[in-house]
Amino acid sequence: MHTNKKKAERAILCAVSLPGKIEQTEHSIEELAQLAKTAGAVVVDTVIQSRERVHSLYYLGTGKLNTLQLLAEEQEADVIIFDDELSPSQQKHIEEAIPEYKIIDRSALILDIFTLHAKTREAKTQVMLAEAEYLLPRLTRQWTHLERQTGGIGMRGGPGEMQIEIDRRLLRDRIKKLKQDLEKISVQLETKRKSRSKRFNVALVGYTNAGKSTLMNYLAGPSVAVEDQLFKTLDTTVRRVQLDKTHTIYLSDTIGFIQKLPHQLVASFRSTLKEVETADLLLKVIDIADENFREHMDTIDEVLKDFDIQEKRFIIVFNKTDALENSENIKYVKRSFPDAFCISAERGIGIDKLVDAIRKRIDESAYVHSFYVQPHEGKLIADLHRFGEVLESRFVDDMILFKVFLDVSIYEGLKKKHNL
Ligand SMILES: Nc1nc2c(ncn2[C@@H]2O[C@H](COP(=O)(O)OP(=O)(O)OP(=O)(O)O)[C@@H](O)[C@H]2O)c(=O)[nH]1
Ligand SMILES: [Mg+2]
Repeated sequence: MHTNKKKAERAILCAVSLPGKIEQTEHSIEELAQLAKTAGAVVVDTVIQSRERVHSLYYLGTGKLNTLQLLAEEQEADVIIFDDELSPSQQKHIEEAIPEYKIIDRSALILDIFTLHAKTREAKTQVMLAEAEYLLPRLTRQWTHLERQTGGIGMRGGPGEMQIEIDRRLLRDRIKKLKQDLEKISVQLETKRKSRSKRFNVALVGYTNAGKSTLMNYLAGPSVAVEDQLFKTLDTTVRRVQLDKTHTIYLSDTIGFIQKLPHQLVASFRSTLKEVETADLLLKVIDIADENFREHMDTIDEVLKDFDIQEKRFIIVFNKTDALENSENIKYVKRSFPDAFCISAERGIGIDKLVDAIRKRIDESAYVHSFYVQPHEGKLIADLHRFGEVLESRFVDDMILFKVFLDVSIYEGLKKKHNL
């Protein structure tokens, strides 16, 4: 059978396990395998070496590096993927020691998946910037050479699209240009965001593949791609969701997190993640059916630490309860996180209660103001509708009581304008 599809690259995964960390390393390698699969490679073998510390030049010990080389030969591998970010010097030394194989690290693999999944100009620019920043200290003759010879995973975005003879100066110019482009994009995003500020903004955050987009689609109607793939969503999608007659929110779905997320990516996705920073409420979505869900929670907190977010603005949502084989995890999280919600976004289980909680948060938020208005105060009534979201209006004796969701600054402005 003839097919134009390129043969999948054969990958060997490789990690160092530090003392007492074997379980963590195994989880991390499993995740690396999923990343490799998402990037289109086939994992043919795995090498884990226990060491006191990572070798400063070769990452692995030199003996193990030889074993790795033999294994790669035997398995007819194309690429070796290291589970940590290699320093530029480690990268160079390993490439020199085993020049037959393409050497990439976890960061390059993640960057590659981002390149594959980036759809909009925003996401593409952000990925290109992260990739250029990642490449800058690694730009050696070796890399560009290697790229020309092999291509494929881990190198799709970077220098392939640029020139092979690219030098650091060109790359720096490119970084400068990309930063300027991003600056313009964030101004546009900011304008859009401002236009939503009169409503309650809710953002979904969580580990990649936790089911954020599935929950978004359940609440807002199908609009976002859902797949059993890591980093399916890279662009922020914002949808208006009418929870009931009087409560409307803007719900945003954005990129997921992962452990050892390359710092260049977090930096360049800053404007996308602004949605998280400015949200009135965050829904932390966690895949409870994943045995590593506790670590996932830690990773989310770790990434969010860089943002100015207060703890009270969270609701924890444990998703995929339908996929649990026993109820042990549910019992555990109910004890440890009594305010959390257990749902299945795919089956629509438990979501009513979650929506109730969101409604309650809106009503309790600092932005809901009550106004008693005389029926003839037409201008004030018009302003309340124009600048805020009227949650409730009803007669109380001969006055009308309005409950309105209003930004604090607008509230102050209206008070002055109408002598309230
Ligand atoms: N069993 C089960 N699977 C679910 C549930 N919610 C989502 N999934 C599946 O989990 C996978 C990932 O779902 P997504 O909604 O794409 O996850 P995400 O958090 O948006 O992932 P990224 O965009 O890649 O960060 C898909 O295969 C979904 O069908 C659920 O409640 N139960
Ligand atoms: Mg998604």
